[in-house]
Amino acid sequence: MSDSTAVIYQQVIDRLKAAERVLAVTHINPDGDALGSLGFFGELLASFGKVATLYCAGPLPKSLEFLPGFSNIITDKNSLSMADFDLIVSLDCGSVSRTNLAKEIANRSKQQFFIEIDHHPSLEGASDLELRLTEAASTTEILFRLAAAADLKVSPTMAQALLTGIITDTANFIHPTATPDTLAAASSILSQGANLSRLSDQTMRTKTLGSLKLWGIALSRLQLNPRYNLAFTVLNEDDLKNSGADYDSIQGIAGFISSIKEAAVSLILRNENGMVWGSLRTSRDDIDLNRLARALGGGGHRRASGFNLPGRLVCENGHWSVEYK
Ligand SMILES: [Mn+2]
Repeated sequence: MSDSTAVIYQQVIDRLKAAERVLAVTHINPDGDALGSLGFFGELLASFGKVATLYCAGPLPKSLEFLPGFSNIITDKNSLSMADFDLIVSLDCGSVSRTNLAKEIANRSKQQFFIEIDHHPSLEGASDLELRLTEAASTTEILFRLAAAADLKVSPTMAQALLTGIITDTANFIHPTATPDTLAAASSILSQGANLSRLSDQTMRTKTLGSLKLWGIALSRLQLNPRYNLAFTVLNEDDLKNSGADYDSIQGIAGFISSIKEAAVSLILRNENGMVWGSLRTSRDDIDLNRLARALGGGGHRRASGFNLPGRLVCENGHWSVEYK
């Protein structure tokens, strides 16, 4: 850890210890890293003798209900009284807009301090203090280092939450974001009591009949666009409704489709609530999908990004296009 990073860890720890009422928030459509970070953070605050309010805009994927704090997460922002908090911490959000509290955070009072802990590239510099490590494979990898810097004892439950973020964000250590430091962190986390084989079961054996049928629909519509070296597929609103599949399943399909050999980039487009949502994936080093997604008003990582646009997908004679609003 560089000296400047060590200083930031200490500043974050000091702020957490000094705060009286803490709100922790993670991003909409949460994944294992988002809810692993949120659950771990709740336990971290508890070990400082504080209760953190945990917020994530619903719905939450039921497959992650084994994580600590899951049942305490507030999903309806009307139940939050923002004025109560003197510290707001966003975890793994990429952009403040993904907290679903962008307005509330922008309009915070002078007494309310805002910290971002994240491994996504910075978009806005919206916070008062930023613990941002883009080389970390997951936000939980950063939280692991934060706990070490605070000399904190990590319980097996906390360790399981940390490992969840690492293995879901690296697809079980196969993404190039899993560095030697990530593996070293995971090794320490295992010594702290995390159980990798149980976690693999909890995070991989989660597909329902409906979600596998949705995979089938997505795969049956898979097409190649040779001009852009792109493999893409589409899911319309009815497909999603009929399958009962959640956002997690769609991310799973996006990951699976990206294993295609014939294309450099994969894309799933889906219709939902009057918007067209896109999930982009690549395994190529020379392609930066974060730039592409940002040009479309979204964001994410170089290899995995997303965006949404007002409009809908229409199919004519087997040819799909986006009708913009
Ligand atoms: Mn993450």
